[in-house]
Amino acid sequence: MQKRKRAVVIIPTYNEADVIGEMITHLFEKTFPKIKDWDCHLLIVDDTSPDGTAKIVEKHQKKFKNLHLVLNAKKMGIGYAYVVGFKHAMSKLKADVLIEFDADFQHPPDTIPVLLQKIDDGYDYIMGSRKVKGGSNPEGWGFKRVFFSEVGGFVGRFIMFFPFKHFFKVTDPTTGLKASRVKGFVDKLDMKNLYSFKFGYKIEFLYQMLALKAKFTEIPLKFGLRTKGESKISGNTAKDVLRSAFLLRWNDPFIQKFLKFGTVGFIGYLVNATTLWLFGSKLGYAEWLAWLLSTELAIISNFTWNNVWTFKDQKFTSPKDLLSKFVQFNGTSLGALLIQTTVGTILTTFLGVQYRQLLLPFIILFLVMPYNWLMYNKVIWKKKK
Ligand SMILES: Nc1nc2c(ncn2[C@@H]2O[C@H](COP(=O)(O)OP(=O)(O)OP(=O)(O)O)[C@@H](O)[C@H]2O)c(=O)[nH]1
Ligand SMILES: [Mg+2]
Repeated sequence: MQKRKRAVVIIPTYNEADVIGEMITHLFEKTFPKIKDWDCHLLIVDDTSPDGTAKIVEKHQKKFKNLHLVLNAKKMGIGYAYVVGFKHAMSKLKADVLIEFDADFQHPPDTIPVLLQKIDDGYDYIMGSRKVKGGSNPEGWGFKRVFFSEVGGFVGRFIMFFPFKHFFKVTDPTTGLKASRVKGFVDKLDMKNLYSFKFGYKIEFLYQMLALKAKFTEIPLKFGLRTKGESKISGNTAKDVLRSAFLLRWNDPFIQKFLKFGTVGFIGYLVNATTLWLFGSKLGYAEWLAWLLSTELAIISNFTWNNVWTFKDQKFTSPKDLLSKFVQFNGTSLGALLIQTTVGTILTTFLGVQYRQLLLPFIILFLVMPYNWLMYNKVIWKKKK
């Protein structure tokens, strides 16, 4: 017989004594027995809650052998609890799939078999969404909570993913209900350097899982109202989540590279403008010579800074490479010059010269920059296989 795959449901708890016993019993007596193909375990990560949550878990451990408990010495945040839980589930419990779940019955236990079915269907990362058909926010939520959840979720998703496909695909980025495949995904997560060990962890795992190219889908989540125990959501939660979103995007290698590319381009423009003024107005060179020299100096500036900074991972150092690449760079720069001249001339012919200054930034932004970006990445500083 084939060994059954193991799913570990992880519930972080802080002062959940009112609900945890009921949740444990429900999962072991009602939910897990319905799931035939999976060997289901439950792992509680408690931050030594003062209300004695852990005591209740220990009591239930006598009855349910697949119930596990990890204790943190003090309150460390939900993100930290999941990091500890994930590590424990992988190394000690040999989990194939991890499910993130709340203690307070806001996540309906019946979503667990649905999540596992999606794993069986070949998905690597499945999120419960309140925003898809069949999902919803609790009826009893006040305006403030709905506002923070909706706007925070949208802004977070915008910061992290716009304009790429995940902006449209991930409808509920701050959801707490998720299933993740371990092999190739959770086992590759960087869990040490999180920006937040509080609620921000949610979108950091999401970001990393998608960067690992996890096959992603959503299931509907009817998020219930917390009926017992106390909410751990505070005014700082939204701030914490958005801070993580911003830092993730800002430090993304692609974005970093693009920002450097833009900065170098801007420096090139400044070099061009000041030396044009110097040669033309100050030194009185012939007009064509002033343009030629200042443009070439800008090209040299662009080449140098991009080589040592933007594309430092593909940097050229030998004189031979530098020379041949510099000649090539002049070639692609000439291409940019031709694009700008041709399109600029055509457009001003149709629209009138009064639009010249308006057209220039558009041509640079939508034609010259994409062209240069493409040439730098695919030709000049092309990654070696
Ligand atoms: N171990 C641990 N668990 C935590 C911590 N903060 C929250 N949790 C648990 O994480 C889960 C989600 O927290 P909740 O307060 O229910 O957050 P929520 O469901 O988004 O908000 P509510 O609708 O107000 O319940 C619950 O099981 C909490 O007990 C923490 O600092 N440490
Ligand atoms: Mg809750």
